[in-house]
This record gives sequence, C-alpha cells and structure tokens, in this order.
Amino acid sequence: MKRVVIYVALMAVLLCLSACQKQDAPHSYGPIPTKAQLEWQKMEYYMFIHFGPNTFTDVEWGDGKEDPAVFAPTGLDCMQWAETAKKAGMKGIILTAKHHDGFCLWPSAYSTHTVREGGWGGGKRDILRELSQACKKNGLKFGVYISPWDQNHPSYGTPEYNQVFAGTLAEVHSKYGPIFEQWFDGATGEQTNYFQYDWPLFNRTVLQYSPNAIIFSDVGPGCRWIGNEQGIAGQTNWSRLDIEGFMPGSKAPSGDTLNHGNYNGAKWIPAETDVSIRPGWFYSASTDSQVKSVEKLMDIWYTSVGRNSNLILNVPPDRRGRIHAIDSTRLMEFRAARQAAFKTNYAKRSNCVSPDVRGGKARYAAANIVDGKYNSYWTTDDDVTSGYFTITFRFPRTVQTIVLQEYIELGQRVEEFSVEVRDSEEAPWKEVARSTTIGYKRIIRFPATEASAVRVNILRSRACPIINNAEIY
Ligand code: FUL
Repeated sequence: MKRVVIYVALMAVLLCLSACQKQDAPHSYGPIPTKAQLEWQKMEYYMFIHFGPNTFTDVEWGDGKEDPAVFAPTGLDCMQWAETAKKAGMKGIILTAKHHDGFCLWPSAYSTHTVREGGWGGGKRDILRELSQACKKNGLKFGVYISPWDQNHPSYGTPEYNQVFAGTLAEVHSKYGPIFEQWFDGATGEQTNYFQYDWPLFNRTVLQYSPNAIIFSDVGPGCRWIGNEQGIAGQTNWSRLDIEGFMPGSKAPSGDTLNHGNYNGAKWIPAETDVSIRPGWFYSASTDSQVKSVEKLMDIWYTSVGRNSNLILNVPPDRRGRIHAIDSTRLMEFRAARQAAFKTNYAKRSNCVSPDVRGGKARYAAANIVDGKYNSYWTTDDDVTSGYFTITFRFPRTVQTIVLQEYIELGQRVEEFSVEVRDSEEAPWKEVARSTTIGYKRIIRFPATEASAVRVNILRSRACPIINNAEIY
C-alpha cells in the first residue's frame, strides 16, 4: 500500500514537472510544419532522375507521338542509381515515372504508351518496381514525378482526363509505396486554355494512398518550387506561402514570390530547389563535357540547403540506363568537397553563453546550441525579440563558415542577424556576415579569419528567437 502511495506521488510530481516545463516553453509562432514536412526537411538532399523516350530521341520535351520502341536501354540498372545516390550522401530518389510525352515507365492500366508497348525487356519490366525496391535496399526514400500534361493520352484536354489522371496516381501510389514525395511540375499544353486540371482531386488521391507524401508544386501543399532551375533560393526565404487564388503552372505566384516565400504567408510551404547536374534534364551525349563542376555544385549547396531549402539534384541516366561515370565521379567529388568544408565543427561543445535566457533556466541556455542535439534549443523571454550568443573556442581557429538552425517546430522567426568574430578577449568584434532569414538551416561563408570567439546577433525576430544549432568551420 505504502509503495503504491509513493509511486502515485512520484508520478504526480513527474507529471507536474513536465507540465510546468511545457507551460514555460514558447508558444508556436505563425504556421508550423507537419510531422511529415519536418521529416522531409531533414532529408536536405536527394536525387532527381529524368529518364524516358527523350533519353533516346535526344529532346527535352517529347510530343507523345514517339514510337514506344525507341525506349530501349541496353543495361538498365536501378541498383546502380540507388547505390550512386547513397554514396553521394543523398537521402532519396524521385523518378520521372511519366513526363509530358505521357510515356509510363511502368505498365500502367491507364495508358497504351508504356514500357509494355515498347517491347523492351519483352514488355515485362517495370522501372517503378525495380527502382522502389533498389531504394528500399539502400535505405533511400522513393518519390515520383508524374506529369499531368500528357501529349499522348486520347482523353487529354477533356474533363474525363482528370479521372484518368487520378486513376494513374492511385495506381502508382497504391502499388509502389511508401512514396515520400509526389512531384507535380507546372508545365502545361495549349489545351489547358479550355480544360482545367482538378488539383483538389489529384492531391486528395495522392494523400489517400500516401498520407505522409509531400506534394511538390508551385503552390505545395507539401513544398514549393523555388522559382528557377539554377539552384538558387532567395537570401530571404520564408517557409510560408499564400496559395489562395493560385494554382500550379500559369496561375502560380511569381517566380520572385516563390523564391522568397511570403512574409505573412498563411501556410507552411517550404522551398525545394531543383537543378540538373547537366544543362538539360535528360541525358544527352552532347552534354558529357558540361557536367557541373564541384565548385558550381558547392555554390548550389550554399544557395539551396544553405538558404532554408531542400536540394533535388537531377542526374539523368544514359542510354544504357546507367548513371554515366562522369556524373557519378562528380557526385563523389562533390560529396568529398562537402565533407572537407564541414569537417571539424569548432562550435561543438565549445563554451556558448547568452545574457538572455528564457526565465534564466538551464533548459533554454545557449549551451543547447552546441550540444549536437536537434531538440534542445536556446530561447529568450517572450518579450525579447533580439539578443545574442557567444561561442568561445578553447584555441583560436581559422573560421570561414557558419551554420545556423531555427527550431522550426515552433515556427520561423528570425528576420535579421549578424555574425561577428574577434581573435582575443581584448580585440574589438568584427562583423563577418549579416543576413536575413535562417529557417531550418542557413549556411554562410565569409573570408577566412582568425577567431577565438564568434558572436551571433539576432537583430530582429518576429517572436522570441529559438535557435537549436550553430556550427562553425
Ligand atoms: C519542368 C519540365 O517541363 C521539365 O522538362 C523538367 O521536368 C522540369 C523538372 O520541370 O516543368
């Protein structure tokens, strides 16, 4: 009996403690990510694969009239794609299951323009099956690009096509899941002048079979296009967007809006930056000498992942159905360059302090910023919307990069910040970087400089700032 009483009392104390802690944590500010969006954001980097008849006809946009027999890879190997993505440090692969020519890389019941009709592999192969399995084996997530614009389907341009397309989506999402992302591009044919896609139906269908899928389009709802195909997110990049009255394609918000998000956007719709490792989206032998350099890819890393956006890098397989050695070698060099740039984090477990700590509690102390844990953070009292923290190294270091993260579970807050360094306690602080938003992740490079301490000033925040990570290289 006595034991039970003690146990109950102990539980009551614990419950009260956790309730008190919850109570004093900041309330969320503005729209916040769903669990699925948060998981997706943490992926950061994945592969795009454009592959189909265009690979064999050497065009970017097929017209749907191509003979399906042109699609004839001589050594298709989805395991090679997945292993390459994995070794490149990517977390998933999104494949053009159907591009604008309407050709399906799986034997769809909704089309007569597919791998089945072409006769390749005896009409028996199914690339969605092969790739989804290869992804699973390599611990990668699998996603699909399925173009609503279809230049082959006889019902395209009539309201009936909406049902066909919803059927296509249901087929893919029920057979090849789990699918982490559904990619809807904005390109449309002339016919859309008198025919409207039923986007609510398409989105509903995807989510019915893949409730955790992130739906990409110009207006989300899962994530949004960054507004260009050069790999450049806005310096200022809010994960918020107003979508009322907008649609993917010609009725999308402007490229500039997509690039920066909306300051007061009603929905949490974070950015995804899509860019190809080659000039085109599809493989062409004519671009073998134009695969992006490591320097270019590094720049893209800083202007995408480093600007609060995920990066989807297109690596198009060749006519064998394999990633060309030039591209895979470049991917490995790119990975090595990132490993070198982010090798030793001088902030890790350095002394990190702030004069502004919420309620003066250790639970919100600046030390949380450098503890390597995602869920612990530094924050201030509710009425404090600026402040700073200082990271002091054990020894002076040459530094040139800072990584900052906001705890976006509670919303995106920071509007302006600066970074200062000094090389001794007596020396004056010297500003090395100043910028606007942080969001999930912000990476800034600055000229290499000697520092014994780094100070991050949150100059303006829309509510008390919540920073869960800082890294310095
Ligand atoms: C665009 C398409 O028109 C291109 O062919 C490519 O697929 C790109 C990723 O999206 O909307």
